[in-house]
Amino acid sequence: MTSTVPQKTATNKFEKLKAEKDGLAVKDELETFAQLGWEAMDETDRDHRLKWLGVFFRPVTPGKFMMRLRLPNGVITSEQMRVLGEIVQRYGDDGSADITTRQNLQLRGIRIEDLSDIFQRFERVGLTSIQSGMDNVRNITGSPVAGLDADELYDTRELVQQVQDMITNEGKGNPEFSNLPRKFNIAIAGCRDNSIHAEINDIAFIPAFKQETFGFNVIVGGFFSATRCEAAIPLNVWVKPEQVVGLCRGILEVFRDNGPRGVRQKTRLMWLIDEWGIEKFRSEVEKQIGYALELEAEKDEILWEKRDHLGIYKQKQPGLNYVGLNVPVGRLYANEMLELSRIAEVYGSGEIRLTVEQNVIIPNISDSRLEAFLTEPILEKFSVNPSALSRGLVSCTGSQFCNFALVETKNRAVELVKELEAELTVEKTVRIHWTGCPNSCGQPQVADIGLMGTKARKEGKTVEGVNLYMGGKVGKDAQLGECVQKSIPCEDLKPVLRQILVEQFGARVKE
Ligand code: SRM
Ligand code: SF4
Repeated sequence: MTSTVPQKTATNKFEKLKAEKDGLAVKDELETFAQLGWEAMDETDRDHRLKWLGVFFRPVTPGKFMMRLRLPNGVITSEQMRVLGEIVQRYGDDGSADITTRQNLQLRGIRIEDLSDIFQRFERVGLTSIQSGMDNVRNITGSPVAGLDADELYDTRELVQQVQDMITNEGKGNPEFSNLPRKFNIAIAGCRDNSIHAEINDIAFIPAFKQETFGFNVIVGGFFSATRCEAAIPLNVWVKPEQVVGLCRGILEVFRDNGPRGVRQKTRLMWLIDEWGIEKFRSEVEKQIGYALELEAEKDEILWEKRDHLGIYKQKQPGLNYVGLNVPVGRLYANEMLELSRIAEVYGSGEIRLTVEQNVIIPNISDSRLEAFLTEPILEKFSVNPSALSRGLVSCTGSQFCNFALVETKNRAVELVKELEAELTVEKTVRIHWTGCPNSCGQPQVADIGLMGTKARKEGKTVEGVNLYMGGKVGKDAQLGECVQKSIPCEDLKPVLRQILVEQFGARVKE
């Protein structure tokens, strides 16, 4: 299979490998890979092209692959969750899953010889992992309480699904968008609290009215990378919901055909916007979609502080509730996935939602079933009412599975919070985000306290350390936090955080 994309000069190794053979081509080679085994198969197919199917070779755990799904708007059915639980269950201790910072799931422990079977299972329950890695559009995020929240302005679910269907050819794979210059993130906000961090996406749609008509202001170019982090800037455009799919297509086509393909660190959408200026960028997008866009609405509707959706909330449907459960750093094991699936069926409507804070929401629990729901044993681990630090804890994968990582993150994050909570009384949620390296998958720049893995020196030795970020603000008037202290050895981090929590977040030292 070759991509339909006009090739600009291929000047980095990723451009070369894409030009040689489109990533989606490996879809037809799974049987061969299974026969050869991961050691003998072509390394470029294994390490790179399989990511077009959402399959990631892990140098840290060779032979045990990661699979990244696509769960538009973070919605998953209990049946789908059960299938995923069963898939990781067969790998014993190697099998687990992580809820990601894009409202999504990644499976661990996957063997190459099982891929064909796994894809067949996916198909039976309407799941796809297509084009979820490398130079493709990532999971598209939307309000996690879409369709449930009485105060929402727009139910984003269908729109997010339509955008995904356009990009992925309904999950079958789409060579039109399989060779972008770089990864690409899209988010659609439907509530007043910017629950999906619109500002850190390449394209984000933010609720805004023109007179009485609902639509979205559009911002573009937000991204984090190891060398540069930018909040998205206004495209100065307002669109109605029915224009969203077409505008995403137009922007993707402009990016695909004109985006820089040279130095890899300079290939995200913002670099094209820098080169052209936002006016030219908008006019090229207008040429591509074939009509002039309306200017943005004067104000948007992001008026609230961000909610985390943990706890029990009334839905707009009378007599029904949604309950947000705190999944520590998003890590799930097979039995827990099966349990979540069961409780969603027994008490709710068989639906589960995921949040960008790596937590779970079970919707549609009737008033009469709520009390019984709250006695379920799994809620002892996945708390409805977690402590103030656990509640705001987010962590990227870290060195357990990620070869970019400079430090271990998830276990350390949980342990440290436990220790701090044993010493301090903290009343208000503090959002602490861990990320294992400057790629910033754990989004330390949106946190109250962000911790980015680095190397530090202690007693003449190189040790695991963190750079400290502070001041990230989410929701209304969102802004990115900044690095305030560098290279703190992880061993010395607890007293630093303790002091910050006492001095800046009102924590009290326990007797
Ligand atoms: Fe990420 C690469 C994990 C969200 C910026 N990210 C990676 C890889 C694939 C690297 C690798 O091959 O090992 C990591 C896989 C590790 C593993 O085994 O899990 C990885 N990224 C993650 C996840 C799982 C973190 C998490 O624990 O939640 C998130 C998956 C989201 C999803 O469902 O698709 C994840 N990554 C993000 C985000 C946050 C977001 O999207 O809001 C960012 C910053 C935002 C952005 O992209 O602008 C992010 N990841 C990166 C980058 C830097 C991109 C750049 O432009 O330079 C890389 C490195 C790269 O692409 O070369 C990267
Ligand atoms: Fe891996 Fe770094 Fe991303 Fe963490 S931030 S998942 S360590 S690439």
